[in-house]
Amino acid sequence: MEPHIIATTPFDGQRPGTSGLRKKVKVFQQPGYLENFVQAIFDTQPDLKGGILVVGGDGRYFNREAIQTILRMAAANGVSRILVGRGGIFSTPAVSCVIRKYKTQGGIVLSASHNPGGPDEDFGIKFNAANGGPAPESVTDAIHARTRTIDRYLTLDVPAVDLDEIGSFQLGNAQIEVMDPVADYAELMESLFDFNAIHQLFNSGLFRMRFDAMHAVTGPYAIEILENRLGAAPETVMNGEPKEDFGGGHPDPNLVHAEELVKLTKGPEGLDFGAASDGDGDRNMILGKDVFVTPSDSLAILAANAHLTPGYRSGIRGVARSMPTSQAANRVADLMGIECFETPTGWKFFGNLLDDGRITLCGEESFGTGSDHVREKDGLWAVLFWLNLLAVRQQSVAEILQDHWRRFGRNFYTRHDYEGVDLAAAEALMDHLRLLVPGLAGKEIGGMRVSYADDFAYTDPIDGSVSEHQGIRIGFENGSRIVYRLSGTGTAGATLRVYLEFFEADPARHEQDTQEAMQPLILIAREFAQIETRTGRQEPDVVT
Ligand code: VG1
Ligand code: CO
Repeated sequence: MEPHIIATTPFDGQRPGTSGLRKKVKVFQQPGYLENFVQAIFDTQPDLKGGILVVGGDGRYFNREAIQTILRMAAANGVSRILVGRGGIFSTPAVSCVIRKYKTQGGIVLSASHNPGGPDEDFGIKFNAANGGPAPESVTDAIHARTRTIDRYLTLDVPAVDLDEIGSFQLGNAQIEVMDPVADYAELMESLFDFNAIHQLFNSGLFRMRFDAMHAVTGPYAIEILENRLGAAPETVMNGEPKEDFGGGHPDPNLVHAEELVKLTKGPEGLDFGAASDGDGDRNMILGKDVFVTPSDSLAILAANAHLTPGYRSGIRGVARSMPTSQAANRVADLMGIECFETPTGWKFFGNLLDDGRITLCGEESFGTGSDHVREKDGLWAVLFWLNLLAVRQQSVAEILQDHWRRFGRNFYTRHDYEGVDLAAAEALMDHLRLLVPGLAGKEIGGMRVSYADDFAYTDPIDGSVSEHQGIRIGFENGSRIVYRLSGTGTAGATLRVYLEFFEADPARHEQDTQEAMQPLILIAREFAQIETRTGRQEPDVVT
């Protein structure tokens, strides 16, 4: 079948951000908008011609339509096989798993992650490379450059295909395979964790948990793995039915947006364990009875305990954390005598370290944790890892946390987000900080002496590529740290993120309330960046 060549003209602003191109659905619905970006992928990734491509998304509004467009274009561009999840569904880590397992030339993930879905909300698209991970900056830069000159795209003149039945069929010269989106991923999880031990924990009758899928993509995954394979009580998975608008909610697993779950873990009747994942299944939140595990601590705890799980029994080679993530993982790495890398925000920066075997585990403060089993952060993987630890250690989440802090000290940590800030004001605030940092080392701010201050730049130790302007870091001699950066995933205005951390060695002080304990540092950070004067905001919108 001959491809149709459709003339087009470039759209501004198709530069991928921290994790792909994210815009309002209405922007994506403009004729040619999605097509231009997809064609730019095919034009810059010649291996896809004659190769295999995975396609799937988090099921949000516009997912099905976008997939039909991509299938036609992939076939017209000479892709020979296309693996697509039934119903157009694949979680982000499952795409990564399938790319690796079937050795495909790449994948296209449709998601705006934790951002709301619906006709007036957000949509997103990103390309993952043959290693299963988000394309590195060199690739996203090339795709963006191509979107600026694009003048035609290729498609087929064929009706929509049926994505709801597992099976394979021809579309033009391409073979389409509609797959069970859960099976390969569930099998991978079984190979990493002690399902028998977790099964026994569930059977003991002494352990009560809920998993909140937030009406997003992890519902079918969690039901299959937790309830069907591991024997968790029916209805362990809440909000398990994926919806195009996530039930009107905000599929962001944090203390604010997963409020219903958080409540269930509190008080005398509180659950032993609560967990949640985001829109596309790559984030995780871990809760115990009356306790919340900060993602930065979670990474450190998984690193310190990895040898207790079958998949990581022989130990871990190294760890990495995104720059704003707390230094708790460094403490574990130091004690274990392994390397700990500090990378810019965004999972793509872990790819080379994972591929090269320099690290086994990695994580971000933004509820992202993962390992070399795939090349994306992985929400359910983190939940299963925790369940495996709870089953083996026979301790509560709170006891594991306290033990960890006693052994390594506690890095108190919080992130304050100011959302929907005027873009120019937010950029001016960052520019101002950039001017201040070169002279800060050795000076005092709020009675604490600065040991270093910079605009974080990263040189990838594997390929030498350099990424600059990744956020302002101010480190103090007492181990405290303030980080400022602007979000690269939003679709309206700017989001200013302020990340705060301080270290407490004394176990007698480990049980303090985080926000109270951090109040002095919070005030210093606000004042130093002139947040109120510059943005008009007195308080952050979201505190995690
Ligand atoms: C945020 C997080 C970052 C994460 C990214 C994608 O980016 O801070 O750590 O990798 O989202 O996560 P930003 O630029 O808004 O701070 V997801 O779950 O959207 O794929
Ligand atoms: Co996500």
